[in-house]
Amino acid sequence: MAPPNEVDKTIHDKATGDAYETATRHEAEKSLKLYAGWFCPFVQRTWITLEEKKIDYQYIEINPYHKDPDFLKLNPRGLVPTLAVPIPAPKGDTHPTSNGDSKASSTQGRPLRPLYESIVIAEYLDEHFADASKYGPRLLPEGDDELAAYERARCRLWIDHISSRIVPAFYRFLQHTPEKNSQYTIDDARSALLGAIKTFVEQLIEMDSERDSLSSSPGPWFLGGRFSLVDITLIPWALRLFLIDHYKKPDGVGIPEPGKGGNDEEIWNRWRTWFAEVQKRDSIMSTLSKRDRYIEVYKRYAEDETGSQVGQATRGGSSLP
Ligand SMILES: N[C@@H](CCC(=O)N[C@@H](CS)C(=O)NCC(=O)O)C(=O)O
Repeated sequence: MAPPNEVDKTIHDKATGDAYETATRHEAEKSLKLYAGWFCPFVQRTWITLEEKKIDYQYIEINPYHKDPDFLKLNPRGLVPTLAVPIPAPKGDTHPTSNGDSKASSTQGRPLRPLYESIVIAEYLDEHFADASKYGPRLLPEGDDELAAYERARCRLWIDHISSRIVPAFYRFLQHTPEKNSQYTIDDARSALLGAIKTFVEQLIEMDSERDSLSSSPGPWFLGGRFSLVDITLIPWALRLFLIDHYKKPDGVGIPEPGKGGNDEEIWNRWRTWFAEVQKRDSIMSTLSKRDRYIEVYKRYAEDETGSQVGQATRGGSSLP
């Protein structure tokens, strides 16, 4: 992996605002450890999941661009989020941990094993902390029957749409700088992002109409009244769209104002309904830092200066890490 730049290494070192309060509430030693960067949208997926399910965890702020050797032992990809999970050793396993480091990586005799990749982590947390009486409703539809399996697969399909279409388009747009990008225009970048968001919102509308015909609960979430991993997958980037408005003036993201959506009015209304709910939910807002700090930390993306793996992949046209 190519080394990150100085601009990445000097970012502000802790969460601010509500996220700071939440990080502080979770600074005590706990067996489940989240290695996080306050600014990172992938981390925010994990963080929302932990808060939503009221799981007991320790929040550990790190700068993933420093590539600390101990951190790389946990996650060879060198990315946050990384979760350290206490797992009973399999019978006959004499090795204290998967990386052999017993001191840093075990609690109460239970070796800590790493997990990474935000969606993998979220699915793990949902599956492991499954008791609805303690952790609330599951974030993916549960059940062994045919319909439940289909509904889960459909959620994963839209998780994939967000991760492989919306998120890369977000970075292409934010990193577009006229002097550096001759391969694509800012208008191309805008229509790719808006197009990918619209496809998702059309699916929300379709989900609403399916529920209507079964006379079940109305929106606002992907699964109606039920908050899900599909919503969590998208929320951190929805909350960062304002950065494109801030940095890519004069037109910004280009989501039309109410009443100005033309043929897409219904789509953008549905988007606004979903986004209004996002801004009301505690698990989400409690993991959000101050706006100015995001503006500061994303400047290196907006000026296409970052050496982060996401930044390099976007610049090189390859898929995101
Ligand atoms: N696919 C990973 C992406 C995680 C990621 O890219 N995290 C960034 C911070 S937002 C990181 O740790 N970057 C370190 C680097 O680029 O070297 C996931 O979903 O967890």
